Amino acid sequence: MAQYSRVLDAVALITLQNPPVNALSGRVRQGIVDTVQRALADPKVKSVVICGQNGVFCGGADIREFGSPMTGPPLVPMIHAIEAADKPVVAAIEGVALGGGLELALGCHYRIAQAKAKVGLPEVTLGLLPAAGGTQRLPRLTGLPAALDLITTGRHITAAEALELSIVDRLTDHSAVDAAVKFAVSVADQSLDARRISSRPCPCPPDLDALFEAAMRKVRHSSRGATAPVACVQALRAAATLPYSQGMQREKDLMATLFTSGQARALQYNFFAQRAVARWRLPGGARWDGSKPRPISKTAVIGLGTMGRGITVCLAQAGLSVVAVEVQEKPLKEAKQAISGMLRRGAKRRGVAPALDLITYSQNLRAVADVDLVVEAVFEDLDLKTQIFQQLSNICKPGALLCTNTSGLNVDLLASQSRRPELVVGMHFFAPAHVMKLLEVVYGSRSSPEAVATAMDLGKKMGKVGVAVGNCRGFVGNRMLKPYMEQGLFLLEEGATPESVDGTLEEFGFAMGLFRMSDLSGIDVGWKVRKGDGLVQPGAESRVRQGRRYSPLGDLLCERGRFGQKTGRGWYQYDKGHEARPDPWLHRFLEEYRARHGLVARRIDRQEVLERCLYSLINEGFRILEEGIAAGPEDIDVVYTFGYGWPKHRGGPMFYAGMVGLAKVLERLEHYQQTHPDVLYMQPCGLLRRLVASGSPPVHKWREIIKNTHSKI
Ligand code: 3H9
Repeated sequence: MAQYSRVLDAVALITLQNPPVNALSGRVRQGIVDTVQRALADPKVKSVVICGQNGVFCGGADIREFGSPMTGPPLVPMIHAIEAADKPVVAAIEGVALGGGLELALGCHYRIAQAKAKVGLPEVTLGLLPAAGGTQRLPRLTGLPAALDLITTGRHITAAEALELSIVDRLTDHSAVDAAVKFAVSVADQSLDARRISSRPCPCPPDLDALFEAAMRKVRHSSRGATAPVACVQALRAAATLPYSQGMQREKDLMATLFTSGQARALQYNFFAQRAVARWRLPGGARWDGSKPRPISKTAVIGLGTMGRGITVCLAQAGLSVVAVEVQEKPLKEAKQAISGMLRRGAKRRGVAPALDLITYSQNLRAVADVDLVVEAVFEDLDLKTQIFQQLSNICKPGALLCTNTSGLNVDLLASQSRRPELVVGMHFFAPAHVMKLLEVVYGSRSSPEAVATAMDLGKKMGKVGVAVGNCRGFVGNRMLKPYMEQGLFLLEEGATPESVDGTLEEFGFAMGLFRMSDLSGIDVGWKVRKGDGLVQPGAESRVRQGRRYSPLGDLLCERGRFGQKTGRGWYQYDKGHEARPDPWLHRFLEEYRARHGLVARRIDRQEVLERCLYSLINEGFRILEEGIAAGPEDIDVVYTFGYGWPKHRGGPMFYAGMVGLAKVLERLEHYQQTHPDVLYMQPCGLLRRLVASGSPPVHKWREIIKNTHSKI
């Protein structure tokens, strides 16, 4: 809808109305067409202002309508009609003008923005390009380099940056609508010829080919196989080299290819999945009752190793005061320095003052007595964590939440050590904690809805994507990583190399292959846990454990002091910096290992690497859904795309399984189960079989089948 009113007699005010972000649905577009026509036909109206209700200009095309037959007038002719109007049309930008919203504003003759507004063309993040003239008008306004940056990254920019780039004409600290109305009166009779962006030439640097070659190289390198950024560059090239109308045609053609692609569907699914997990639900779909977050202002972090430091930075940057505790003097001193450096660098990037004053340091656990919430981030050692929880339970004021940053230990067990198990939850951050967006909020069997809601709310304040997950070894992310890693090791035994496995996974779109990731996070982490569980005997090379196939390769590397990046040697070698280089020592080591065990190396094709690594991980995802550890496939997919480098343009592991076809995934798992009968993770999960038996419904219908499964348990 678009509301029409008259202000100051001669100005028509058109207000977009489609909560919450005034997206350009069919009804809104129809409303705009009708009200603009009315304003232009009314001789008393001298100028027009377009704004959005509730302080939001427009969030762009209505993504909820994608995939359904189009209703209402199309966007491109609507914007052309506005640009062609013979009365000045002014966009009053408050809140956001994104995607089609900014394209609508670019069709207006003037743009006035509220100083706190943000604008951008984020279509690329949805697998699309700005196809309502954005790729043709923006470079005519900002020049090609800025347009290439904004359109290929999709980043949202501040109103101040938009002013610098000439995307908006004026800023106001007050109401953009009031300012726009006033401005509209002042330009009522002025010529509009120079204000129609489409009729301007596109400013081109002399070295156009070099500019586009560099841009193409950059997006191909960073997009990890995503097609939309490449199409964005192609559309911008058309803006630079073709007349406007032909450029528009090229934009339309490129959009048509992207729009129906699997990548766009995957990215749009991921957009909604990210929002769905914020409304956390129990497996089966029911919302937790009474799940209101508590107000938190004073927090504490126990243990200032890598994770503790990152978490301290996150909390301080969110404006919370933090008591940072490290019992030993030297690590405390080092942590202080590191945290101050991280805060200073972060503040410089964001153009704010570093939140150094919000942190107090202490060597004494008693310093946390009056905080509202504690995050324990000591070493991954159950005995140590147990001890800390017992102490915290006595020290902390009643009602304080006790959170653990364990990456996989039993949250129920830790909760049972405190006298307030209902206030214990896991807050599993990912390294580096101040950078990575994912936060697994782990609820135990006795965690109260209020405690979970508080941890989720705190995650949001820290700018994290929180996913509420149940308690089991490794929770969602690390549990699914186990079969994936295990297949990687088996592939090495059978003839692959770390670089051949990683190359295939990185070509699929992973930010990092599994061996590079293992080197980064430390091969010794899992080894120490296995040693703690009594599963590793020094020097033992048994390839069978508890009756199942097992690969001791990781253990053998750790025994040789190869822990990964931190020791300069792991699955790869590292000289200076973080660049992983193939290591001839490792290749020899693998050959000798195979010879000792009578294994004959064979050529393993990419298809097999992908199927074995990904389908075993996906199969574990189905088990997690079946057991109710994750509420739905979206939760798993958000964990993987935000925490494990799964390419967003492939949706996430569960969405990807749907794209491949559940029957195909099942058939391949059955095949590998036959060839590897001693590998537990290749045994297809019952839920996967049930989904296939129910005709492989699309991913958004799985919850229903899972719900029925749970109600029968
Ligand atoms: C486009 O414009 C194509 C064009 O070039 C033309 C082609 C011809 N549509 O994020 P939030 C919903 S493509 C429908 O939690 P925030 C969202 O799902 C579009 N719904 O709030 C959520 O619903 P629910 C380009 C939308 O304040 C609710 O609004 N535009 C849309 O943290 C609140 O969202 C974009 O890519 C939409 N366009 O952030 C912008 N946008 O409550 C995408 C949001 O049921 N949107 N919703 O879960 C955003 O980046 C953020 O939502 C925004 C608000 C910054 C606007």
